[in-house]
Amino acid sequence: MKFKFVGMVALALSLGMTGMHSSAMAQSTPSTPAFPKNQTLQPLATDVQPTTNVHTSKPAPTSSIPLSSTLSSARSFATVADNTYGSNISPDTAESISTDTTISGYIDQQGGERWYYANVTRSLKLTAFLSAGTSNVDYDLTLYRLNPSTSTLEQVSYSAKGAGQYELLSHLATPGYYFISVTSYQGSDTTNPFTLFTTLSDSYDQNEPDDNPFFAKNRGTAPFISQHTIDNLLDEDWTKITLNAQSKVNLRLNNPSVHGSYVIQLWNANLQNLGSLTQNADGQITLPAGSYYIQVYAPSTFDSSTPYTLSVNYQNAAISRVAISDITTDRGVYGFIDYGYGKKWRVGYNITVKGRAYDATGNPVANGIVTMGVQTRINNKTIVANGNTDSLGYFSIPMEIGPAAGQYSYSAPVSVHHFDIIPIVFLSNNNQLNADINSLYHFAY
Ligand SMILES: [Ca+2]
Ligand SMILES: [Ca+2]
Ligand SMILES: [Ca+2]
Repeated sequence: MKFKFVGMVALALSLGMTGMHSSAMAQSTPSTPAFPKNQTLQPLATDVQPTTNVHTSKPAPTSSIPLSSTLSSARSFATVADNTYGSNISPDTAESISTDTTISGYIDQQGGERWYYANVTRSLKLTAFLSAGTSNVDYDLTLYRLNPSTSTLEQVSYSAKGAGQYELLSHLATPGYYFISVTSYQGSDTTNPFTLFTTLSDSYDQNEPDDNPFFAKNRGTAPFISQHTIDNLLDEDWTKITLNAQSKVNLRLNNPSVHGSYVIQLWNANLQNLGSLTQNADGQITLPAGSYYIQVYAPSTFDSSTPYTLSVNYQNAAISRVAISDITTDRGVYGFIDYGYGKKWRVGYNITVKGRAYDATGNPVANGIVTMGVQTRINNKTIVANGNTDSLGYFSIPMEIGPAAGQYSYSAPVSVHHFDIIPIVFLSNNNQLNADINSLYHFAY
């Protein structure tokens, strides 16, 4: 059951059904120890408190580091051998690493450092991932590019989350030498090694680099629709949004790929998790004023050639009522007619319900989500679909409801029409809405 069926409890109740549940969105896949991505999906939080005491993030790493000796060639820093606890404790003793190779290392004291470097020969996206060995140490990751003309390392990216979290950064690299430091901000561990992994991507989306909250694309307060790709299994796309006042936030990640599967994780400004949303599902969450981060990643499979679309918009009022203006249908039965049980829309198998959503004071509600449920007589089948209201509050929701049983009949001038009277309900945010229709004539034959 996908998140879009969040209204199923209320819907089932309003249709007089029992035995259904709505909380089955959590799923898990085997975790990969080296790349401990968040595999647990929690539904979006229902009650989010304002974020107080926003974590004063660590100071950004030093922007440039002069090397102790002038480098005339790569050879002058390519001679350091690996050992168990590492002698690579400064840029001048950095250890050479290859991409797509897992490196293990230890830091034996708080504040300690380990240094690595790699030669990038083409313009590519460079990704670096750091997993600390245990959750009670806080190691951070910084990427520098060597400026050979000044023999200085220029900081180009970093990732400095809190204890127990992996670090991930990316950079659009040009040919040259790149240095990576693993630094202990807090604690050390000589028993459980940290793991460092780097990889290169030939193609990537135009929002890169955006692999962590420090380099998130800042979308400010405006709604947006953006296209991205997940270009490697480690790729994460982070977006920062800001609300000036409490708002309902609508989230959706459309992924047409059959090869990749993605999720959203939502974070507050202190990087506390506010829940997750699977791909191709509508999510809505009410958030207090503040800044938030949207993280998209691939728990297990990705497709670098098929973009996904992230859309975020804001609803400033709750939907209270819908007015239905038209229901189009197949099978040539279109019409708002009276079969003897009052005027109702007559429908066939495939319908599109058009209407407008209003708040309690009668104003149209933009960017809202309307959930529509219909129950047909054959097998008491319940069908649920969602639609978004546009900037003027209008929505259009297609639904395939299938055949009717024909429990009722009506003698028309030249033939007898068989039909069912079936319920239709509208919900928003789990609340049933006032509506100007509550049933349909479902045409059978
Ligand atoms: Ca850290
Ligand atoms: Ca990406
Ligand atoms: Ca990214």
